[in-house]
Amino acid sequence: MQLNNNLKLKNCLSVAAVASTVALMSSPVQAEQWRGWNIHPPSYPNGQALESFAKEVADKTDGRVEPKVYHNAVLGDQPDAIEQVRSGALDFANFNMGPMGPIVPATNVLSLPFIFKSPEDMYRIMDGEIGDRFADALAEKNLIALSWFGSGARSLYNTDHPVKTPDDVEGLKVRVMNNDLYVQMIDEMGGNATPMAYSEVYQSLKTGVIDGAENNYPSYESSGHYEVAKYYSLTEHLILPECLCVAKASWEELNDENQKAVREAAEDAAKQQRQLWEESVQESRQKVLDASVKINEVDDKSAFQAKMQPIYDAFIQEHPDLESLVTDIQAAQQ
Ligand code: BDP
Repeated sequence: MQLNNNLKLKNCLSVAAVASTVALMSSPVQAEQWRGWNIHPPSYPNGQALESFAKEVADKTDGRVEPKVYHNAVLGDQPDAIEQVRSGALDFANFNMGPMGPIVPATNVLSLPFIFKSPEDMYRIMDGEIGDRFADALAEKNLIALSWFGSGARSLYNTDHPVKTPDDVEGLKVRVMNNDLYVQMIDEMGGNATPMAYSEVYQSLKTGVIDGAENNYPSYESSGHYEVAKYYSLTEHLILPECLCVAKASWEELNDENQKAVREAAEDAAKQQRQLWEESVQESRQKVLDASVKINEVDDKSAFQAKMQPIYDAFIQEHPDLESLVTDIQAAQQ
């Protein structure tokens, strides 16, 4: 179901019950109906956290803002949804910083392979002053990032052999998210990258249009990709933050008190998502093992890391203004 997003249905519902009892005293209370985008199923950690966010916002604003979450990407694929939130056609969403790169160049720093050493480092850095710099860059493009979710580490998976060294990627057709940096990343490993919407990956693996893809355990499992691509190799090349973002237009309609309530709800949602994430990784790992997936530890990631140096060099040459973000993130992990 693709809703017509340009004509935003910003329903201002009059709350009938309240209106009838206070009709003589004041005008009816109005509720802002907010529509939110989620790519994952409702049971996924992000889906659960977004539902909690919606509930907490409604509670804390006494029903003045009523968010509703649309799961499973029914409102469109991620690059499309980013544009919808930017224009205010949608009110909020959980976005991965990967597909954000083409729109907000600063966020490409987060997509440099191996920029974060661990998910814990990523959380610590994004929760501090460096994270605020990314939030500022997003705000310039009409996206108000209120909190950061985790998405673990992304690893390569494919249909017919384990990937132990970059040589094993030679000639593989690998699906990547929509971002040129990932095309370069797979090229440097010797494979052929195919940018493609998440929703098309399962079928493309099945029909052999691609040989593999890359993602974290919960997405590898919940998307069903593990049913087709049975080799999961722990390259852990990307540790990407995700935002809980609100459309600037929707944000600016709120008074200070309601902005505070929405921000608190987003921070609580991030706490919940991070906690659920850990459990979900273990569950998904077990589920794919039970389905006879071969998990391959990559003992020596340095060969993969070494291949990424040209990407860093070209990136800094092309974006000298972003060099300090790269070096500040690196320095924060010394
Ligand atoms: C998942 C992210 C989601 C991406 C998806 C993908 O949570 O936002 O769209 O990967 O690979 O891990 O497209």
